[in-house]
Amino acid sequence: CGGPMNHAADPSHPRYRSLLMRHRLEVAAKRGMLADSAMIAHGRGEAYDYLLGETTIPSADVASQIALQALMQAEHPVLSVNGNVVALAGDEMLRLADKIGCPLEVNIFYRTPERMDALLTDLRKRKERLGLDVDILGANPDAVIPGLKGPRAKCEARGILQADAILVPLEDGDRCEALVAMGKTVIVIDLNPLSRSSQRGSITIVDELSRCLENMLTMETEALPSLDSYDHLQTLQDALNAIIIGMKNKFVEAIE
Ligand code: PTJ
Repeated sequence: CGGPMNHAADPSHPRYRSLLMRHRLEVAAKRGMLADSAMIAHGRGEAYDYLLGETTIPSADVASQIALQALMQAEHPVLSVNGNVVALAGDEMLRLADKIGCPLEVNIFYRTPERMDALLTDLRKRKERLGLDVDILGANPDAVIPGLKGPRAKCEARGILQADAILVPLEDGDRCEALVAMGKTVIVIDLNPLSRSSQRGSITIVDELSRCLENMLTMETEALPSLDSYDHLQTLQDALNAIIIGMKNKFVEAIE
């Protein structure tokens, strides 16, 4: 037993991926990138993912294709990132922004200048290492999201404010609702199909963030389904069913 770091270094370990994600959060926390409650949010996500079987369920795969289509078709698509998102999948978010040809904006709930600096610095380094030409916004907030109070309302006019489609992974419910109220197509990635963001979003992908992004990055953009074919309530119901069926099967396995 060599501790979590050693397990995370060994891809054959059954909990490799989960340990790797925890390790990424630990590193990001030390760099001052995360909110104090980041680990709580992650733990909640892990619990749902465990029940989903730590796999991309078919309805989430379809929702991801539709989400990518919505972002590709939008006039001003934007990818919004917070502390957990940069820590868990900063590279993948930058690569998705590059694939779509849109900016990425750092937009955090628990906003402090120190965290904003740490996140922007981390993303700029990643961008340089990946050799991508992606606009990273958030450093100069010159607009507010109507209906929100305090620093969490801050955003950039040429980013989130003008966006017609926005990807908001691990979003808080209030902000999700405020963005929907602005008439935007709000695409949520959230492992909890019962969360307010999942329910209120325009398109919801019930999948683990890094797994979802890896999936979206492999998709051919020419053969994506039409936006009309998306059924929001059915997508959420399918995710809940997958959790319930998964739990039932786990119990059967356990008593056999
Ligand atoms: O960096 P900040 O200041 O913007 O803060 C970010 C967090 C995530 C701490 C903040 O937005 C927050 O408190 O979020 P909530 O309200 O706890 O919601 C997070 C949601 O994301 C929950 O429904 C979790 O189930 C879900 N979640 C957590 N980890 C993952 C996830 N969904 C997909 N993939 C994950 N890895």
